[in-house]
Amino acid sequence: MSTVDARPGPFTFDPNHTALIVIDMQRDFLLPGGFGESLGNDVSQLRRTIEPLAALIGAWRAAGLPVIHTREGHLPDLSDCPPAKLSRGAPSMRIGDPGAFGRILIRGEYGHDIVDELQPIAGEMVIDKPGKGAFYATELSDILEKSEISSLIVTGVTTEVCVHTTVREANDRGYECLVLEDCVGSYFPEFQQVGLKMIAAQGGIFGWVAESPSVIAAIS
Ligand code: C5J
Repeated sequence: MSTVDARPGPFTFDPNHTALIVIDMQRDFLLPGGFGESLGNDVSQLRRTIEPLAALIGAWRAAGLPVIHTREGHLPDLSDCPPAKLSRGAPSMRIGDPGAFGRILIRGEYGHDIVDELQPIAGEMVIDKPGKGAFYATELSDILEKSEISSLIVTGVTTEVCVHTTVREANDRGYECLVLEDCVGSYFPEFQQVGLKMIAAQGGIFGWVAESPSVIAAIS
C-alpha cells in the first residue's frame, strides 16, 4: 500500500488496484486560438496542468500502472448529442460548428484529440464520452471492474465540470478518488479553488485532494 499527504487526511491506495484518469486534455479546450479561448476563456489556467501531468503520466507509466484518457465529444452526425446540450453556448460557437481546429468537439477532428504533450501511448485506453462524466454512456465502468480497480487518481479539465462530474459518479460507485490540484484546471480561478474545497469538505465527501509530486514519490 502507498500513502500520500492529502486533504482532508492521508490517502492510502494499492497501486496495483489504482488507475490514473486523465480527463479531456483536448486541444479544443487547451490550445490558444481554439474553442475554449474563443469563448473568452483564459487557457493558461488549463495549460499550467500540462507540465505536471506529463511528469505524473511518465512516472505512472514507468511503474507499469494503467493510464486511462478521456475525450469529450460527439459523432459527426451529432446523433449522440442531446438537443439540450447542443443548444447551449454562444450561438456562433456550438458543438459541431467549424472552429479553428476542425468541427468543435467532434470525434476525429484535430481539436477533439488530446494535446501533443500528453498523447496516449500504444495500449493505453481512450474513452470517448458524450457527457461531462466519464461513466455516462461509456465502457469505463466495465473496464475498471475487469481490471479490479478500486481507487482513481483523477486529473484533467475542467475541475468544476468534467472532473467534478466524474469524481461524484465514481464516489457513488464506490471508488476512492484522489484529485491532484496541480493536474486539474478550471478557466475560472475561483471555481478551481472552491471545486477542490468541495471534494475534500466534510471529511472528504467526494474524495481527497493532493499534489502530484507526492503521488510520484509514492510510486517511484
Ligand atoms: C466542459 C469539460 N467544461 N471537459 N468540459 O465543457 O470540463
